[in-house]
Amino acid sequence: MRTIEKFAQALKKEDFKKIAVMTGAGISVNAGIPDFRSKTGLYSKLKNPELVFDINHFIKNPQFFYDNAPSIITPEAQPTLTHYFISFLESKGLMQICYSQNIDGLERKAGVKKVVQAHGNIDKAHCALCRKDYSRKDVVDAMRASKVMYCDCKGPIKPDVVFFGESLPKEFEMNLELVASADLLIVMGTSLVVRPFSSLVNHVGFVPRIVINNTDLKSFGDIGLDFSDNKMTKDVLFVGDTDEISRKIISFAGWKEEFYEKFKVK
Ligand code: CNA
Repeated sequence: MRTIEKFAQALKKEDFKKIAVMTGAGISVNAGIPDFRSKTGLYSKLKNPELVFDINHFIKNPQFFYDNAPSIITPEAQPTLTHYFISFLESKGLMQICYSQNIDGLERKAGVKKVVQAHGNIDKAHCALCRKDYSRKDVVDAMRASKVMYCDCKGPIKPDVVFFGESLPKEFEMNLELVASADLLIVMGTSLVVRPFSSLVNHVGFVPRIVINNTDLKSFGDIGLDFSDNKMTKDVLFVGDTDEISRKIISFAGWKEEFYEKFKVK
């Protein structure tokens, strides 16, 4: 299974029927949403990027978030071919869970039902102090105008995105069994540096872990992935654009007609 063709054939033969998928910001770059850590990502443009999504910093200085986060708060964005590919695997009964780090909600927009939005979403907003609910639209408009929106209690309003320093939604813990029981893990478009999300790769048993990313990241090694030809590992790295590689998998698996009929994507 070390080539895309062999991997696609195994999918076609339904060798795996309990797939778990992990996604990151890279799968939404082709939807026009910058990621964090690519050369042209949001972090490359800022002096203290990690403070944009830091809850303690936000409470003291919400302006920094309102000035720098709008490029990734994009409710108008549309799913990419990769999002539809995940939806396709689920519709064929092959995928049992998708854990996403993305806040853009594009997996859901593509029709994926079993998705854990581990870092929250931009569907709603609330006061960072008293937790009162606010409409997403008002917050997005305020962010686009770089004008901090405040609650009656004087707390700053934020979208329901999980900031550094906040706890993950309960769904993260609640669905771990579906990762542990997976017969294949597919990891797409993430630098795998944000914990505890990245540690999900170690939550599966001794099953193939397929990583698709456009860089041959050294940091993958830090969390125990091993892409050498060593027989002790079932880890495989496909380097390239997630849309391009998903397109090849669809083609090698002989799913072209069915996929493009269902999703009408290019
Ligand atoms: P990251 O650290 O920015 O890593 C993204 C990875 O994807 C990098 O290794 C890139 O090289 C790779 N990549 C970029 N484009 C492609 C592509 N077309 N094909 C293949 N690989 C590609 O982002 P992570 O998701 O790993 O980090 C987690 C953060 C990012 C989470 O907390 C998210 O909330 C946050 N984030 C989310 C969004 C979004 O929702 N779309 C956007 C930006 C950041």
